[in-house]
Amino acid sequence: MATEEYFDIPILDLGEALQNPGVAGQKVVGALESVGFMGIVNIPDFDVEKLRQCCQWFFSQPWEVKSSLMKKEFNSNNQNVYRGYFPVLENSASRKEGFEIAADVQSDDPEVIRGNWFYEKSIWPPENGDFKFKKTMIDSYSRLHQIAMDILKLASIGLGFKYNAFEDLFKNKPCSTFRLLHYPPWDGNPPANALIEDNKVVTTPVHTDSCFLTLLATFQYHGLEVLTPEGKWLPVRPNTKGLVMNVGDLFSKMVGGRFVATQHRVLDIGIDRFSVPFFLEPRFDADISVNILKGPSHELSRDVVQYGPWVLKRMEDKGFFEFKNLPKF
Ligand SMILES: O=C(O)CCC(=O)C(=O)O
Ligand SMILES: [Fe+2]
Repeated sequence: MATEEYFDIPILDLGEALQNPGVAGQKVVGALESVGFMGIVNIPDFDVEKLRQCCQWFFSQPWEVKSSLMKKEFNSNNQNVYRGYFPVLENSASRKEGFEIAADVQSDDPEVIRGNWFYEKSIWPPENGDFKFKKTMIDSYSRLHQIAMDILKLASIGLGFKYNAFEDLFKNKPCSTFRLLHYPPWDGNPPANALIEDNKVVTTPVHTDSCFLTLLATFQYHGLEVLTPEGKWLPVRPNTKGLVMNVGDLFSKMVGGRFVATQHRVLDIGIDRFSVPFFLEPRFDADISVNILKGPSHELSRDVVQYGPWVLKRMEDKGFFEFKNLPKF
């Protein structure tokens, strides 16, 4: 059997990197500039198995439970429009079901009161004590947020800035989304829009992530492919114990394109596939018009661009099915 060619993304030992941030910072910047993808291993206080257990537990819940958590777009009896469950849609090239949570803000927060669904509360399935789903998810969200902050700290140091150059964007009410994914294999004939070259079939078509950066648990699963700087599609080796990180559109934009939001896609691997992305996002009203590499601008006439409206427009332009028909607020 021919050995498969992989795209060898840089690998960061996070435990070691935090001991030696000067050297590691250079490495992180090198990875973000050249490839936009990086593997992260030896992550302190992090157990990828817990995320796998969350997937296994959640996706084996009965249909009534999933249905009760469905976004309103898919179940008009429900009130949640942004957080919660989305089902597999037949005939979409994007073949996956998912469950999404975020960090709740106070009910009396002005953004909540004005109906800003970016701050909709997470909703939860009932539990019978067999697995602490909600607690594991909330703890994992916090830990993933911290890991993302560590990566940004290393990137700041590598760029020659103070360690906290990016931190402000994510203080107070970040809009990050933590998502469990299950990709069932195509049964029968996949639709034409899921077929690509070399008889391959996608379960997520080519895209870049809109967020700042993504941390992704791939477990042992193959299927993630990246467009290399040479213009070739190559698989990324699954990172069984750690995470895969990639630059999102927003990070790339805020460093004037110096870091690359690399295109990627997910292939059908013929068996059920699970993955867990954490999309790091700023707070809704964070000013994202600044080029961080040039430092804050003091021009009074400078237009502020808020993260929320910007990403909403991108989601509409990209036509992600999970974000169709969201109400205005
Ligand atoms: O499932 C994967 O490996 C990647 C998922 C992905 O690209 C995404 O959710 O944006
Ligand atoms: Fe992605």
